[in-house]
Amino acid sequence: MSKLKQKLAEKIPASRERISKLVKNHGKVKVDEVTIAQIYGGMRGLKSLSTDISYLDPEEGIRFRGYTIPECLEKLPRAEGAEMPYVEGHFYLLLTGDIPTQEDIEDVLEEFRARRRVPQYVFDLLRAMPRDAHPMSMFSAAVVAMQRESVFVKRYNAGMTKMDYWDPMYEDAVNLLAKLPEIAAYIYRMKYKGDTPIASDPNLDFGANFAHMMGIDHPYDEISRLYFILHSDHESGNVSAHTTHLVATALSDAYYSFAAGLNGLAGPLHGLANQEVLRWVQNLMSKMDKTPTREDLKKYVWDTLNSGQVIPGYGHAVLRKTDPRYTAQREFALKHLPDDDIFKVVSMLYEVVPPILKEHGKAKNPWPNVDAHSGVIQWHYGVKEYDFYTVMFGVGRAIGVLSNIIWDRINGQALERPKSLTTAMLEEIARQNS
Ligand code: CMX
Repeated sequence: MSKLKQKLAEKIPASRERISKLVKNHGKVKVDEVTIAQIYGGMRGLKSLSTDISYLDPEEGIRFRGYTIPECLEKLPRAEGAEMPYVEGHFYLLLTGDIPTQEDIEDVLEEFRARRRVPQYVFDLLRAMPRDAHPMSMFSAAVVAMQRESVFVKRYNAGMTKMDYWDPMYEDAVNLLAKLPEIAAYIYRMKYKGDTPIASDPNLDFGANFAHMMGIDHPYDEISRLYFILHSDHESGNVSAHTTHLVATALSDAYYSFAAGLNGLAGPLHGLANQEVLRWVQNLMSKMDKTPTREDLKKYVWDTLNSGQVIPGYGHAVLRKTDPRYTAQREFALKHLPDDDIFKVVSMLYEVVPPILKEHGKAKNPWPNVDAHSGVIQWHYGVKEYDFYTVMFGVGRAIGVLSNIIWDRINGQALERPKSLTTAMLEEIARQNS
């Protein structure tokens, strides 16, 4: 058993006992009530899920295992001379709740290296797909194709007890996670760079190897690490995390579950928003022969709203302040690309959009989310193919959602199956309560 798996195994009895006590002694305690507006409004705010991997405070933003983003960036181990921490260390934190030591990191790096090789049939499958297929459909197809590798399925079919479900889920999750950077970079180089994939370098860590396989020099390795860490998790109610969790509750394996989550991530209100932001900004810039002024931006924002569209990269279902994931990327950009023209526009939008959204009066949160900043940094380093941005979001998101479904298995998460009512039934409930 690897040291990471051993560490996880040590945490299991206490967690199981804690949850079983909670359910046994307080199972009837009410946490929330559901309103008719919530049923029709996408269950917004309904407290009905549990995860210890991360918590999203509306005013403060995300905490990973209790640590804010600046705390994670400061405390997690990094390679000598590197600006950003190891992605592998962040996975260790999300999975175990502990900050890894330098020695722990060496083991995790080794564990990822050992599981990294992507089966040839995945590349064959990608090559057989139409070259104009969306990279997210390629990414999702590659993940689901590897389902035949599932250790969980083999062990389940051979017969195992529920208490052991977490073990093969761990195997599947780490096997899958370790392969994602190569699959993503392969799709990129095949589709957009004249079919010139670059071989994985076994000596590099998750983020640096991705940058290497993308064919982009330093500091792209730093932004890759940062990007994957920032996108890893946003508690469990967002579409990609919730879908992955939901599908896993049917005892579907990590491949099926994560592919389903990726399909949700591909929606324009979720992970696809990062490509929408850049498209929207560049659409404005292409119409002008100069850098847009504040007044130009104000007009553009109002024109977008008045035509019934949303301002991409702004607003959030839970957050009520500037997304700290936006701030972390902004700090990186201020240091590495302060003179980039698109960054200047993105910065100006940060001042222009919130007051307009407040005046417009619809969005509950007028502040930027993570997607408002991702595209500009990618573009700066030469990743100019918008469609690919969500694939990178997906690589990062895997770190959180796969940790989460390992814990679902540990804690014996039940099949998720909420009850639905007909419109007539809800009308009757409304009549009785009015
Ligand atoms: N521009 C214009 N209108 C907006 C808006 C924005 N950026 N954000 C919200 N609104 C509108 C909504 O469309 C909604 O209008 P209707 O009542 O006509 O349907 C109203 O304000 C209330 O919405 P809300 O409760 O504030 O926000 P939701 O929880 O419904 O939706 C989100 C959240 C992110 C989908 C929404 O803010 C949005 O569409 N933003 C732009 C797209 C985006 O940036 N998505 C990325 C989110 C991050 C992620 O999950 O990856």
